[in-house]
Amino acid sequence: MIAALALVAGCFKPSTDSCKYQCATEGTPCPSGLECIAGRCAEPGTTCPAAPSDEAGCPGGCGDGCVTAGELCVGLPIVRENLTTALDGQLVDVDNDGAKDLVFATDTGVMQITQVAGGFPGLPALLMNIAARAFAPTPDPITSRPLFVIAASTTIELWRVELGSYLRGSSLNLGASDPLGLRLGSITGPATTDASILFGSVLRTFHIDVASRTISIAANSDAPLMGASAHAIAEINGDDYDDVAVVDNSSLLKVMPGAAGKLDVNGRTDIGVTDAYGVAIGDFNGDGLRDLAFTTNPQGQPTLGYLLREPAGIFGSTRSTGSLVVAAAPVAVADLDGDGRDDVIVQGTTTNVLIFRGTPAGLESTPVIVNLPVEVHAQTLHVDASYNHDDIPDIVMTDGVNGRIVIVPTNP
Ligand SMILES: [Ca+2]
Ligand SMILES: [Ca+2]
Ligand SMILES: [Ca+2]
Ligand SMILES: [Ca+2]
Repeated sequence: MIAALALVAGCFKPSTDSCKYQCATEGTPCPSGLECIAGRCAEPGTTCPAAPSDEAGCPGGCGDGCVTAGELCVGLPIVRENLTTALDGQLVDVDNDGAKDLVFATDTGVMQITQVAGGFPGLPALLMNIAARAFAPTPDPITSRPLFVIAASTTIELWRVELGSYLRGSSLNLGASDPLGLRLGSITGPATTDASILFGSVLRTFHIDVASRTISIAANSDAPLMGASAHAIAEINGDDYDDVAVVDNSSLLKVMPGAAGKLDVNGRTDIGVTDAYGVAIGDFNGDGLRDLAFTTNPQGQPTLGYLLREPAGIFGSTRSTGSLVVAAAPVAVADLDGDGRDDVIVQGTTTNVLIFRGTPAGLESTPVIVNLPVEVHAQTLHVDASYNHDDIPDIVMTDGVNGRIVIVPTNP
């Protein structure tokens, strides 16, 4: 298992089976029902103290169950194999017990591996009887469980809990086939829930009425994009309507603004990045203005680039981190070191993941490298949710070709 040890900046102490968090009592099992959190045995989900004390021999308290500003710690990657046709693996608490479970889409249904004792040891079980390509959970105001927005091959569907099981709520024809990705945001209004689905030929926006659990197509919101590869949603231009960044047919990076009732596809801005593939949105330098990260492929040497948004409302010049990344790699954004600046996560090779931390000047050029114990060709990479009770999202990579999902725990 030595090869599985993660290489990180700063301090890292491997977890033990008996105590997931490095703490004063590491190596000593907590009593039944309790977990080691921030150096003490506590109820699962216990909130970390605001200012955790440093652990002896581990400057900054790294691994104490809490991230303090500037700490970046990762634990041993969890690998699940033999997950045939797995796509879009994500961490979602489907059974409402407070512990995030592993959910992934397949050709035969949406599958669930329940979290047990901080891991995912069980066999996959059928959660929803639908062949799905991509999905996103959103809170259901009626039950306390997630409402699933699902992109199947030709339909978009809402699945909700009834009598303890997930059942189809509503369904709408996509009007296109073979979705590449689905994202949720508030594109058509500040308090709305919208689903943006990317196909190879079009980006289509749907309005999700969560209260009535119905779906409709947002009028005048189709963006024709032959050969599109990726998109991301977040508020960019300061008007409280989420905006969409998308890579189009010519590998050009574009931003389309959200507007009342629609995605303003005619108001799109060409960002001037060519040869792009993946894209993500975040505030890397912590100035309150959201920036763009993208993978690009000049001369067949894919690298990670980014653009900082300037106060004048435009993006500054293209910057490259200079670090090589896997061709066609998905990109994700999350603040993994708790300093308030978003960090960018992307694969560097098929056996590692790179974390580029945000700094006041932009993304650092030398990433933290997390080695993986197996080869991964991630079709999707999510850094959206935490399964280990610390509010720092964990990294979930899904490799449908090898039938493999790898989870890299952050803040172990
Ligand atoms: Ca659960
Ligand atoms: Ca906006
Ligand atoms: Ca910024
Ligand atoms: Ca950060």
